[in-house]
Amino acid sequence: DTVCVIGLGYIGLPTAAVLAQAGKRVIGVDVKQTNVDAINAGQVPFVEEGLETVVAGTVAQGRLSAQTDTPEADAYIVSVPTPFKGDHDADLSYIEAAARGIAPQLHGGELVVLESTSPPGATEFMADVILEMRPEFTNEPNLPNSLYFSHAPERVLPGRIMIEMVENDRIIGGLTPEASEMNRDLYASFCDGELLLTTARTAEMAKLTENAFRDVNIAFANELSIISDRQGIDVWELIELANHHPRVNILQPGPGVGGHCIAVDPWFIVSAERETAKLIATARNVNDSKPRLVVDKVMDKANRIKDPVVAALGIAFKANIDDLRESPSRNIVGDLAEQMDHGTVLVAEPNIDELPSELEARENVQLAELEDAVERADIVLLLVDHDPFHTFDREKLQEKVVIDTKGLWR
Ligand code: SAJ
Repeated sequence: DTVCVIGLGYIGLPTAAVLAQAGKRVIGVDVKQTNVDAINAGQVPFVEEGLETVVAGTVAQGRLSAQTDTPEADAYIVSVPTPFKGDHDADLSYIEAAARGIAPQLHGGELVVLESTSPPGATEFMADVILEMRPEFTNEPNLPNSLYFSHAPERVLPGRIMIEMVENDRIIGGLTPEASEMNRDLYASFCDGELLLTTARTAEMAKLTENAFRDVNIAFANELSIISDRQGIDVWELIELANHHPRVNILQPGPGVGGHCIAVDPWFIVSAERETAKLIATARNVNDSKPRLVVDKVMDKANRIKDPVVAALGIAFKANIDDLRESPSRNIVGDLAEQMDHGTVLVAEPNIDELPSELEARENVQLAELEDAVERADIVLLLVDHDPFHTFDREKLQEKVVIDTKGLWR
């Protein structure tokens, strides 16, 4: 049983690793030679708790390897990026490229699973690309020339991927019931959660729905924080009190919503349904408005200081990870640096060793140790609730202007 996983990022590599751990022979494919080399040396090119042990172990046992070309395999799992193009439409070009790589390797009978978060219709699109290149095959089941296409959206939480990959229930939607069943049998090898079968379109929409649900709920908290600021109310106290009601459970406000999922996926629904997806679009806009409001708040204080030093604590998109993708705090630091004519922004981000290039390029931004950054700062801007910030000695914040966007130091 050979499984080929295409795209060895935050989802593809852990999926490849747990499949190899479950006894499959797994060949990972990635366009980036440096990633391929790292993985073949048993290393992981990003931070994810528990992943490196499994990668190192399965590579050493010869069950996991990586390469840049797509090989022959019994099953393919596509976990490539689906970025935006145009006005928040999904760019399916990576899925198309993966499909074009798979098509020449097929003999009939193979399963092709799309894991990438995708708009409704993407699995059909992937199948069409392959069937156009190989018209001798069909999507109809149980024939010698059948191919099986399915969507199994990933739902793991970065930081807990190795646990959730095994424990979470999975939604599996084949283009045919037979494809769903083949997909289920493969995923049952590593997944202890329930495997719930549906159609590809419903599976695509279910994944988007989960993240839109969370986005809308965070937008509610963020809107409350904007209202509370204007009304002179502590939003965290407000939410804590309201959450005592047995049927109220409000999420936490913050500097915005980041990551490659919650800040992105709802747009795929909006892009498919511009006229009707009104609440979902508004929630996106509320959450996207938060970083600008944080920058305004800091600038208001900074403008009163001669050469202001701002300690920005955290630029990851959330706590205890090194992932800077779609990070509101990273954009806040960039915008602050741009707007400040004088002074410096010191970035304390314990999970990285170097600043992303756009911040590195700015003369008034430096990476600093937490203690040093706070000591030198006039304004301490807390952006991410990383553990070391939780335990930071708050005595050292006296005399400082503190802007705590996560309510960590209340
Ligand atoms: N956030 C808040 N307030 C909150 C909760 C989160 O401001 O109360 C912010 C975080 O700081 C972060 C963003 O939202 O910037 C997203 O963080 P998250 O921890 O809620 O979610 P992600 O993006 O890391 O992972 C989500 C998960 N989806 C859901 O919980 C519905 C995960 O299960 C998905 O697999 C993942 O998206 C994905 O890949 O789609």
